[in-house]
Amino acid sequence: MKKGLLVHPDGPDHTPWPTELAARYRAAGHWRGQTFGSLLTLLATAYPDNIAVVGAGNRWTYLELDERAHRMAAGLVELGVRPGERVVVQLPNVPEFLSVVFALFRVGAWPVFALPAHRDTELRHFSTQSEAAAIITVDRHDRHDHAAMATSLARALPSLRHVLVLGDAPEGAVALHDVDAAPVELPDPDPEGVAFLQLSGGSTGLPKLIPRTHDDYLYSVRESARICALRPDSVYLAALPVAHNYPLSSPGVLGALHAGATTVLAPSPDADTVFELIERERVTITGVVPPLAAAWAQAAARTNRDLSSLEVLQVGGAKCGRELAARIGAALDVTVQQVFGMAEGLVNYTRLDDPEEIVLGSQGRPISADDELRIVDPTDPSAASTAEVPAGSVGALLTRGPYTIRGYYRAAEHNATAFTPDGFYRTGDLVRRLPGGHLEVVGRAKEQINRGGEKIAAEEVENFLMAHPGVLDAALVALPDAYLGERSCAYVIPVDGVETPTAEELRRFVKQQGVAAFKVPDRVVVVDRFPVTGVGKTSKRELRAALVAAHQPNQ
Ligand code: OOB
Repeated sequence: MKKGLLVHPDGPDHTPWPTELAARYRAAGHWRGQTFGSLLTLLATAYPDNIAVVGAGNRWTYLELDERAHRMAAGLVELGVRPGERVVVQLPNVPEFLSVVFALFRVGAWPVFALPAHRDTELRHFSTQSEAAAIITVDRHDRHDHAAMATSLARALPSLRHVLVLGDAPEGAVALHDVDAAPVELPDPDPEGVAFLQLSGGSTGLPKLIPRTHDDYLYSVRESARICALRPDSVYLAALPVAHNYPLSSPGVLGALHAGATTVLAPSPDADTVFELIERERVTITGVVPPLAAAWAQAAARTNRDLSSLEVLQVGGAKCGRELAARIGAALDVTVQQVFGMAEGLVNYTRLDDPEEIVLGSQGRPISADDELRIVDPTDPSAASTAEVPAGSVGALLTRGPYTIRGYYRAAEHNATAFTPDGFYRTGDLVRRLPGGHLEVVGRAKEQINRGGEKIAAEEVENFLMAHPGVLDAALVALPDAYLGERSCAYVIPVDGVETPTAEELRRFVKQQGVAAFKVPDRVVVVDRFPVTGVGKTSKRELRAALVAAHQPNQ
């Protein structure tokens, strides 16, 4: 740790790369000692009048975005926000997302990227875990009162000194537009230090925070923009919630900015909204999750919007099968690009000139020649990162490299199992490596459900269910689904002697705990007992098999 900072009892904020590797990444030109704040200054000089961002009725040039970020940074400093402090940011797809995060980058405070779908329980967890000093949110979004949620959280958590609200600020909050002061010179933060905290999809109890540095993230952004052939005249449309790693940086809005291109922020990903924006703004590239790709492919057949500007449609976040990949390419007359990434780091892309067979049948290959990948025996949890399965076989993917974290934020205990002793991150994904180095994702070894790209940690939802007095035990498993890829199904054992709760009651109970709606189990099945494995653990494999069998036609 630099500058004599005390290590938190739960573990360090940031686990740096070993000295020799860091030196190698610098020498290779991956890490260039640049911060996001200084990048925006350069961009505003290089492309002052290009449109940087379009959204919510606004069109800001690079110069305008730069000035807004400078003024807001000064306003944040005036409020008392200091370098290294954490600030939870929960904003929908609006241009202020960019002025806020670049202002925080300039102050050296760390945004913690919450999603608009997160509710009280998740925000409380991120704020507590990071001892956040402030929360920046919107008044209302999707019929939810975010301002009320944030102010009541701040009343309960002493560390949360400020609530800043875009729109109408209630009592106890400051209007974001008032966070505005004459620009001041601020010291540039350490480029090898943490820039922000991203959220992990999680597989254990509570979501972990992911510390990403300026140097490592900028490297992935720069290379992503190059791989996706972004130019100053490209137009990137963010259809997914922009705080997520995929629309943020793969290449996402940051990749678009890096190229001097325009980002269009879609308020909703539905085909009507998005097609209108594609036509109006002459969008050239966008990224979606597989269910959205399927919905857009269907809608494209009936639309009279002109979608001819669209060149590249990225699909990722969850597995996109061969049929769907072929269908969307044809329906939208675009180059399909598969993206297999993770907020922890590693991102794989099919390249724009890859042969069709690779685009349809793989999830891409890594960004960097310095991404180290190991594919190991998935049945051996202690598998050494050197014992690889034979070439072409399926195994569990481990990775380390110039933009993959070495440890979660303040999570020493979890880090001991999430990483190998030599620093490889255990992705929990089951993959096969094709001869050219592309990966095919064939499954998952982690306790996570991927609901159309939205990740659900089984244990987190099991804990919500077990808080009910009528529930003795709960097991959440994935139910294969033609549209979303997977839905969630909760198996529940009721407590003897009290009234058995109904499925509807349990779903309501989970929701009432203030959690993102996508975590509420799609189905709840009450059973007497769980099947067990040889050592007596709940056999989720058998539960999944029972579920699949129950959903076979004619049975
Ligand atoms: C992206 O990031 P996360 O952190 O929400 O989720 C990561 C996990 C991966 O470990 C994998 O299990 C799954 O999501 N995943 C895919 C996939 N892309 C992600 N599984 C199969 N096929 C794919 N194409 O989801 C993310 C981050 C950056 C770029 C793209 C996606």
